[in-house]
Amino acid sequence: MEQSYFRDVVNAEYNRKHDERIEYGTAGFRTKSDILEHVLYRMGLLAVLRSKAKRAAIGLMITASHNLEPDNGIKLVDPAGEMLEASWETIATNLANVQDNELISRLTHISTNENIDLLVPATVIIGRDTRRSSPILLNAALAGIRALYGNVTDLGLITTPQLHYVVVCTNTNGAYGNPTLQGYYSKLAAVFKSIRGAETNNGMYMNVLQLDAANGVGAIAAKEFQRSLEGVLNIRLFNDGSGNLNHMCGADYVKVQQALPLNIPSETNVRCVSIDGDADRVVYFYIDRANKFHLLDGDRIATLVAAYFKELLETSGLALQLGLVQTAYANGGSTNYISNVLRVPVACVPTGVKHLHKKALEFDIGIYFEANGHGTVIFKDIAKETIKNHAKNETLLAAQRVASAKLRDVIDLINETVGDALSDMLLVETILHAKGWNVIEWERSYNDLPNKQLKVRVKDRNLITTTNAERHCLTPVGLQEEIDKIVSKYSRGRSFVRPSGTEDIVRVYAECENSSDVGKLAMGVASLVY
Ligand code: 16G
Ligand code: ZN
Repeated sequence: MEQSYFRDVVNAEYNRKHDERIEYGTAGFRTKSDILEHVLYRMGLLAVLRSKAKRAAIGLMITASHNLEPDNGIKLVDPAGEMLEASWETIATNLANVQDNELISRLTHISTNENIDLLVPATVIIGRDTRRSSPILLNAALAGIRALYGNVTDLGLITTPQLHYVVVCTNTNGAYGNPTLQGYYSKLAAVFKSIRGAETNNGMYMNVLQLDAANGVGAIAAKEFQRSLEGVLNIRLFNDGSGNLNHMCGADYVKVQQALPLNIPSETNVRCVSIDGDADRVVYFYIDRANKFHLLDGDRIATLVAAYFKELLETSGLALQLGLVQTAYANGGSTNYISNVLRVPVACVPTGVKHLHKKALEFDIGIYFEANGHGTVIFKDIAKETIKNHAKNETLLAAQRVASAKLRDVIDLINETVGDALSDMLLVETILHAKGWNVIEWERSYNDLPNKQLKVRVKDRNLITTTNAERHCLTPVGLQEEIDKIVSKYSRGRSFVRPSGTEDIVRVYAECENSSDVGKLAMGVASLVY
């Protein structure tokens, strides 16, 4: 059966035209778009097999997120909205790299090894970002899916988190929401408006927001919210798709450069927000009276959300376990605040959403955020049930009832499937509104330590291996001791190096108390890895 089932997969149009080895990394396959066609074709084939193996719909997203226009990429989304299972990342890498004449035998091997019933129907839900190369790559993926007789739902231009959302809704028969883009927009907009109520402003909170959409697909989604939230939240949209994707704009640019993106007017103390090219990351920022740039990154969002949930849980009298997950990039100022002031348990895991998501599942309510702005909140089913029942309890005091109802409602504002820039933004706006805070009050909760990130090009980045959630180097032997020596010279100093999972470079992170020293610390550590 197997060999003959795969007989139509050889398609000269999608033969491998490049010999370069390619790997399914933290963010799927990602590289120059012109060498990806055969990879997309093969991932179309693999998505069908994955769908059959899981007996559920699979997502396929064509995007290179915050990378510049010439790059592109692809990642597969598993049925419950998670990243592709680790063992299938290896299968994907192997399939992407086999010679054309080995394609049939490799597919046969996968289907036998994974015990796949080829008669089971397959469904692949596809989305793509706005890159010029995306339509060509879409055709390649479609050709792969059709070669194995899979069903396709092509959602067109959508954000990565929208794809995750539709995959989950499809596989839960609508229990998580309506499996359409309209379902996504109306769910979020309706709950945002109902939580806010008639008072659109509150205390120091003003309902005006400047949004930098990185000239990416998030601009399309932002326009939908701009329309549906008109008068409730006034979104001024910049980098709305008319300029170059991620070029001097977007969440990654703003986070790493710690500078205003192109085109955003520099208005004193106005809340600004940047999302990335596929709208799964978000950071806030503003310019103060002295024209100084202030960044409120993923750590700030995480602490704001954690404090909000902690307060609601305490007021409502619910004893659910709240936890926060960060990575080594989290600013020491935020970790200190979470542990010592908020007293919320905090865990540190390696970079990459799959690690954060997995750890957050251990808590009743798990908040996870990378400093770069990728994150969300996830709830155990039992926690949701408990909150719902509690809100119905008629013996509660008025304050308890209000807090439990808020908790119950805010869950619907959150895209639990994956970090979602726009849903996170609506959550931040909801919390700031509830507290009556402007951006300055939000920033006041703790001070970030001055920090710097550098990229270092090396011959083989994989010579560097790390442990302890990437905070310590194992190899090359002796490197960690050298880093420790340099770091020890700086008050509240901390630094680590790790090989990037998305670029052929090593990343260096450094923070310390004095902003005038942080560059020197980062350069000192970087010089050790050249
Ligand atoms: C990917 C990851 C992101 C991580 C980044 C690190 C997902 C969906 N995305 O974009 O979480 O922060 O890679 O990149 O997991 P790096 O390894 O190049 O530093
Ligand atoms: Zn992204």
